[in-house]
Amino acid sequence: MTLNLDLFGGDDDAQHGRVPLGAQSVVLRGFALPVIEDLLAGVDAVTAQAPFRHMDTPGGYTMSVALTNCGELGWTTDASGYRYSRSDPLSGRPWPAMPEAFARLARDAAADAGFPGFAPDACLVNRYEPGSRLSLHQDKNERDYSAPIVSVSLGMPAMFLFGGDERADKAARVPLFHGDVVVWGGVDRLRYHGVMPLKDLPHPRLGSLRINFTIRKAG
Ligand SMILES: O=C(O)CCC(=O)C(=O)O
Repeated sequence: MTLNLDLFGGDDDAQHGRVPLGAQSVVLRGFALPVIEDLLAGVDAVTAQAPFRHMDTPGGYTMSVALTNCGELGWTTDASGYRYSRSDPLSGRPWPAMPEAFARLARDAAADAGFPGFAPDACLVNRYEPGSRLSLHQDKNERDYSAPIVSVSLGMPAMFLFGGDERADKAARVPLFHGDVVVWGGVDRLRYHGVMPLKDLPHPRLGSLRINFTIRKAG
């Protein structure tokens, strides 16, 4: 009986494209596909007001990933550190509002992954070109860690790295494709993660670009 239930659970998961990464982290394969055009329109609306730019790290490097933000709070980095700010340092204006399609998708994905009631206030939008990478890091500039991170992938595929609570922990390699959503929270909230240098595998809709956005509760 137990065996049958387990097998049924496994089949069900396969059909719905769920790939568990940890106790409270999961890849929801293709979860964003039904709303892709709304998401891309949202990215266009955000970047028309707050264009992608390459920011500098406190260590003196320029990030290979270009970024922008939407929502009440936006993540930034410069010589003096990493932080969230209410305004875009390029324009001095508030970050663009988070498109409703982003917030709705994030709430639905978080609930599906076991985090009901997610109320995001920040969204970091990353743009990758071939060769862009994101080194292993923890998302820990948010004020409290009880809310999950919801990460949406569009365009070219990428190899996502999902490690442990220590930088030196071995990281799993997880391929992410157009429309995939990753959610991590709870006991997995502070796991190190990153993205390997992107290969040039042009996507039919976005060409040689990958857009990723992570939706967070930062304040
Ligand atoms: O691009 C990705 O898949 C991950 C993005 C990420 O780790 C971040 O924005 O903190």
